[in-house]
Amino acid sequence: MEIALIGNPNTGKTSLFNNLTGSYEYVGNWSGVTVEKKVGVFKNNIGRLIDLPGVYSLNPLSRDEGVVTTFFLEEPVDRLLNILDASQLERNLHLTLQLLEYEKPALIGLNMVDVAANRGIQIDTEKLSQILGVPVVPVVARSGKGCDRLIEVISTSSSHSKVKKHVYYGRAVEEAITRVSIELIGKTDHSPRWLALQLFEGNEYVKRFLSDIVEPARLESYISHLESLLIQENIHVKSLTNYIYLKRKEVIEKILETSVRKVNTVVPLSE
Ligand code: GDP
Ligand code: K
Ligand code: MG
Repeated sequence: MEIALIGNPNTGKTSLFNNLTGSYEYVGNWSGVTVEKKVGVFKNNIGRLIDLPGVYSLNPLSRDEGVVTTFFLEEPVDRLLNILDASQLERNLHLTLQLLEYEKPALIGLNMVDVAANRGIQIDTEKLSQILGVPVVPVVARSGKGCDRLIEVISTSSSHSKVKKHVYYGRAVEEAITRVSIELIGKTDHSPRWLALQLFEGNEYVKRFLSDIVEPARLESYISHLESLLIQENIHVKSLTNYIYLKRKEVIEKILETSVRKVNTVVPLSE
């Protein structure tokens, strides 16, 4: 079993990697960039863990970040382990929603729960897991707390998201996704919804991938069709990238409303 470890920068990926793996199978660089690639063997031998560079989105801003998208497009992976910083959930969940759109089995390691607790952030992990449709395991990667439980969940659950669509992007975008999906029938094993959304967001890596299986002029026509649909609906957007970002943000705000509570930690309230 191959599991990819993915998360925003500084969420504790390296700490978690070291806690979950016993030995390295490979340490080197990702091809084309000077970013370290590490592959480790899980302590209980359930499979291999691949450490991906930290990113905020699957739509890369640099060649280093492009490593992640290339990996998603080219390497078969059985499962995604998405590490989140529990004290920065709002920012972290943008990547999570994109990962769920990729439609591979995923689970979440909710890291830095100690930091969150100190800041009075109470996360209902059951609720979060229910909304996202994947297992959520709280951990403290620095100390190793929760890591045994995480390995147990990785080895036992199937972790295919039970929720089909996490974000509804509005009629125009949904219609455009359908058009691209129909075009892609029988041409790729990747999630058509994920490919379409990344295309609309301006992901150059995905665009290049799609250009090999769909005539580039047709790809452009799907994008311009979507832009004209939005104008017809009187939706004026800065860019498709921004529009899609804002739709995800709305959903994230709702997720946080139902699964996170902020309590005062500075002065304990007395009855
Ligand atoms: P990466 O950049 O995602 O690989 O994150 P690192 O593993 O390098 O961690 C970034 C920093 O956060 C380091 O100083 C870690 O010691 C610290 N850290 C990682 N996990 C935790 C945690 O669960 N709690 C706390 N308090 N600190 C953590
Ligand atoms: K770091
Ligand atoms: Mg690291």
